[in-house]
Amino acid sequence: MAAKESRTVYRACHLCEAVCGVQIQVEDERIVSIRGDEENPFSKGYVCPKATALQDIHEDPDRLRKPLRRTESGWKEVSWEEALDFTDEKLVALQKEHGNNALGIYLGNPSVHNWGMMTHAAHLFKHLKTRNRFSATSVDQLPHQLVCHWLYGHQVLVPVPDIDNTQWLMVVGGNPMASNGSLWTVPGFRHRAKALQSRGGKMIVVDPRRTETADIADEHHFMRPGTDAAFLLAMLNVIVAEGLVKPGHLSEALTDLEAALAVAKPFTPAFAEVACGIPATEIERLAREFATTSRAVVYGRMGVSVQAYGTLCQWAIQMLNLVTGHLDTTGGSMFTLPAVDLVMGPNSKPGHFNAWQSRVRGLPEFAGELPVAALAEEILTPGEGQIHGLITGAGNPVLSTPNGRQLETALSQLDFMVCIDIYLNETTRFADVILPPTSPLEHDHYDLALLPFAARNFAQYSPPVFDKPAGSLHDWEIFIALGERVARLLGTHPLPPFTPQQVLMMGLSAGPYAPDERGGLSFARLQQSPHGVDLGALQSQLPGRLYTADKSHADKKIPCLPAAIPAEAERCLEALRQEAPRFTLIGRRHVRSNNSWLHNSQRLVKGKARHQLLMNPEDAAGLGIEEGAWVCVESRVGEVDIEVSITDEMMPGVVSLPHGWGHHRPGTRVRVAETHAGESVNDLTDDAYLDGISANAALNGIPVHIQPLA
Ligand SMILES: Nc1nc2c(c(=O)[nH]1)N[C@H]1C(S)=C(S)[C@@H](COP(=O)(O)OP(=O)(O)OC[C@H]3O[C@@H](n4cnc5c(=O)[nH]c(N)nc54)[C@H](O)[C@@H]3O)O[C@H]1N2
Ligand SMILES: Nc1nc2c(c(=O)[nH]1)N[C@H]1C(S)=C(S)[C@@H](COP(=O)(O)OP(=O)(O)OC[C@H]3O[C@@H](n4cnc5c(=O)[nH]c(N)nc54)[C@H](O)[C@@H]3O)O[C@H]1N2
Ligand code: SF4
Ligand SMILES: [Mo]
Repeated sequence: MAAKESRTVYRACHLCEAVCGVQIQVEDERIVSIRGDEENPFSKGYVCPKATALQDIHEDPDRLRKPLRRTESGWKEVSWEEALDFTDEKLVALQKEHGNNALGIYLGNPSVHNWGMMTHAAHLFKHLKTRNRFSATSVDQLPHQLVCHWLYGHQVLVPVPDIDNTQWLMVVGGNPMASNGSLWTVPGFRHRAKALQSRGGKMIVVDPRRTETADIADEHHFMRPGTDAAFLLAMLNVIVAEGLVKPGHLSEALTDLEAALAVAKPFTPAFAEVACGIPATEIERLAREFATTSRAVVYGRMGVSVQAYGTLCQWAIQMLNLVTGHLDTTGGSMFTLPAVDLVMGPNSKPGHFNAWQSRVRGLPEFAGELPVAALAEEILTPGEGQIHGLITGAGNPVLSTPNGRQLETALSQLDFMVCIDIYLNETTRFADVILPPTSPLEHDHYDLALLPFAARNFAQYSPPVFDKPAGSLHDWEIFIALGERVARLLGTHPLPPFTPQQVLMMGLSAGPYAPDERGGLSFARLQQSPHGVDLGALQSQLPGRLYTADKSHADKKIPCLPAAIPAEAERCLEALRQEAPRFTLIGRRHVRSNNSWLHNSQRLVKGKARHQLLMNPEDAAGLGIEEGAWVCVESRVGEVDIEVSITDEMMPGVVSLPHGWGHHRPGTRVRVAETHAGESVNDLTDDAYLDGISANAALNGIPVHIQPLA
């Protein structure tokens, strides 16, 4: 008998932002194990249960492998030639008939986790010149990027907590124990948090739910959804009132500081207490503790970003770190220096805001994209510039964006839709053509988008695990193929067909560790370092690293008060004076799920049912219901019937549903897991409920009515 061919491949897991090193054992071209890579200096062997799903996606019989075209008798597998030609003829014809903006584009979350989508989307989109571009950014981190663009000059110059050196970490509206961190690449969060505590430090969680992260924290404070701005600005207020403003080495680098601090004036601890539910004395104590601990940091994520005052909250968080000398200092909120530097490198895109607006509601663009909450109305509202055709790439906006039912109606009215995706799901079922790229394990990878937010400077190149099957295309090859055809039809020039690997090499050469005679970080060195290359702890870099090339920050100063902030603070103050709704709805994530997909991995999604509406015991008693009762949850845009699970982990008055579920919609090939017979929370979230500045969707803090069902 021939010996089994056996090999080990080291990679970074691409399923979330933590980029954990994995060791994949392959025998006879089949994966036999996936484990954490103990020799990876950054993740040190840590992986979460999702890592095994890498194999399940690869082997899933329901993962699409051939292009599909809709016919009168259902889906038909067609050749790449046919699928690509047909797609481009349609795209070009639509634009000829209705103008460039008649095409919409939505890029979803995995487009930053599969590098070819990042490096190569321009191969197609540069020809299409539509202003109707959307992405997951506007149901996610848009406020962070906007605030950092304003303060530091660049949309990806986003500081991260220096967790390995801090003594005091406050997590507001984030649940890294489930999410493994976000806008913060922090593999093995649990171990890093434990290490913080064992060196005498402390972690504080502020969240309407006592989360998995709150469970391991030293303190947890319930926060009424959507009222964080009052809390954060009250902390700032105390810091000013008690003379604790000490920006340290940045003192000379700040402009408009006095005016910025004045914004916090009306947000007294007493006002914040009534609004958010945290006692004024506690707010004062936390502010003092934070300001007087030398290595301390405030971090805020989805809960403070994807809510009605997302930009105000993110600004307040930056200001808190800044004025207390915790920005750009060890153990505080620090900037990374990644090997491929999206900030200082060539083709840097610092971002711009409100240079144009959406057609129907006049919502502002950011960095060339419009808020996705406007997508459905841009399809449904007739007139010049109406969207008639849509391209999606690695996204499932029917389940991921507000008012999913309205979006379904819109998608069913399109003249043409093409999806670059590996599944036939709630969104792609509306397509005319689905173009499935190779499996993630069939191509190489480098985390261009995530390493810039790493808790340590780190670089890792991931080789493919398997050869690409004959006749298949990678995501980036699909973009090249589509782009070349469109260019031919339009008589324009295609971009030079570099590979992602060549883009990486160019990025490394232009980066801060560029290879030279003395060494540096070359592509060859990355290839010879299967466990990745540690590039050291985060270092202080301001004001030098402020982005000044576009002249906005040419004085190397941080303008503390973006123009939109004072009016938004007023709006917040006024709104929080009103009576709070009886119930508000928030989301939740679980370590055994990933946004709207991975749900065909039964090994991953198994376990206890997790689809229920979580509700506090007092609220359940008030409604006269018991565990397992069914209720109807109603918002402005829709209603869903769902089972209740009663738990004191919820703050009274707040209920929670996870997002990404609702796979029982007809026509999908996503299996419905027993753990999640549930509904899509985005059938309740509201496309009109937005952050007042950025128009990021406010998916948390939705006012709802709850009716017990018989
Ligand atoms: N209510 C509520 N809604 C939310 C959130 C919330 O907290 N609450 N979170 C929001 C956030 S933060 C995000 S990022 C969005 C995510 O929402 P989306 O942007 O829709 O992304 P996913 O749900 O991750 O969808 C992944 C899609 O990509 C496809 N895919 C996976 N891998 C590949 C690949 O390699 N290539 C291609 N071409 N396709 C691939 C999958 O089949 C699937 O269709 O959801 C948002 N929606
Ligand atoms: N296992 C798993 N990991 C993931 C994902 C996944 O779906 N599953 N998704 C990935 C993606 S795309 C992202 S963007 C990240 C997100 O990463 P995180 O932001 O860390 O994850 P969330 O669970 O959305 O955390 C948001 C927290 O905010 C709380 N919250 C809700 N409303 C409010 C509010 O008004 N104020 C405050 N203070 N808190 C509030 C919620 O209870 C929740 O605990 O996770 C990534 N990692
Ligand atoms: S934490 Fe994220 S990167 Fe790490 S193994 Fe889990 S899914 Fe993969
Ligand atoms: Mo996200």
